Amino acid sequence: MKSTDYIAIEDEYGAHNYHPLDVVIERGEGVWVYDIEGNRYLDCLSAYSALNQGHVHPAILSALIEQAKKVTITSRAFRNAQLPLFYKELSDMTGYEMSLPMNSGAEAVETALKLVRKWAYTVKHIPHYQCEIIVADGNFHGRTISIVSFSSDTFYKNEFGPFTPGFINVKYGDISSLQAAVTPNTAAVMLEPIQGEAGVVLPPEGYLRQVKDICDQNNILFVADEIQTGLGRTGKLFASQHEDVRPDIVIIGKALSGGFYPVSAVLADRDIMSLFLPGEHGSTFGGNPLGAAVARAALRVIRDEKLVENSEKMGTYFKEHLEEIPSSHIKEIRGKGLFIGVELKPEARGARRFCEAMKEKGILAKETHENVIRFAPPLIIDQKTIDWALPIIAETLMMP
Ligand code: IF1
Repeated sequence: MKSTDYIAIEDEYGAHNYHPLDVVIERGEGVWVYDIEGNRYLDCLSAYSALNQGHVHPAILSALIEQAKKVTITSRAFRNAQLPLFYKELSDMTGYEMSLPMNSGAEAVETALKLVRKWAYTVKHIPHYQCEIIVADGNFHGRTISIVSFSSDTFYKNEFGPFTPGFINVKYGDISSLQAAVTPNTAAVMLEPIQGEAGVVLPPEGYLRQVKDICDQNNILFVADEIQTGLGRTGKLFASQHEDVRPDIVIIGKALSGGFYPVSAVLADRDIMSLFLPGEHGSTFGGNPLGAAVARAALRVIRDEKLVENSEKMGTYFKEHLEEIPSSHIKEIRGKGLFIGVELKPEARGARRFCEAMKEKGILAKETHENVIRFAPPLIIDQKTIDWALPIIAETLMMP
């Protein structure tokens, strides 16, 4: 079968909830993927940062295989021998006293929201069901009904109401808008430290620090959604650390899986996490030994291969050289570490056609919204590979 055959079957039998580039990937290794016809591509999306460790990392693969031979799932009705070690190693690496494992990012966000609400009623003593959580315009935290309820993107939500109440939207990066939204019923502010889906949007310098200060002054929890920005993507373990902010609750996912098997988690200290009582929250697959073994290996790779440092170094190098491309289409290049967005001018007629053109030359990147090309390769990328990619990116961005 050729790529076009696979595409025809997919279009006939699969829901059309995506508009993928027409490349049928059969195999991946490190920063590279290969299609059915054997063509090689540099992966500059990393499955939306689920693959910070690169494709099919051998150490994570062997952890998966070894654990799969022993036991894969016990349910949380019983204990297993991987989960305690996962908890301990995650705590050692992140500095949070406790964690709660889930599977997808959206589930971990929902978990954090439930934790915030419980804290609101039992610790802050907000009157029942008056709890308010402040979120930002342009946010992306997942696809559940509650999460799309506070999306500011009508496309993600409009046909999916009725919506979950209790969320207040403010302008991202605007501290006075946030200050004005605080009421005695505000329990938390939840933000992406850098907005991914919105197009790699960095808040003004000092914003996260100011948000945290407002939270501290008003007995409000600061929740960071680090599902995409976390685990080294921006050149720090967590993007909040760029402003020395330690959130009360951190949500991680994506790269915690090493790209093998969905694992997400909510991190918090004991005083907050202990609010969940047995039976109040859970998941069939969350914390299963296969997922825990995979996540432990995924974290070890980040640490042992110094991926946070490499992201900082290679990200700076990549961005500096992207900035040298004399293309009149480019409006702005922004990012931190290996989380880079190239925003094109509206006259460029959309980012999609540049992504299509790069695909033909062996680079896979994805447009976000109309006008932004996101470059987020696996954090294992080296300078030689970036040097290979830069002329191709330049040539593409120089197209008329
Ligand atoms: C899709 C974008 C990225 C996330 C943050 C939670 C979640 C995500 C900050 C939910 C998920 C995804 C999911 C994927 C595309 C994608 C995405 F294009 F929509 F904007 F990465 F940039 N918080 N991000 O970025 O995690 O439940 O998916 O595990 O098509 O939904 P999930």
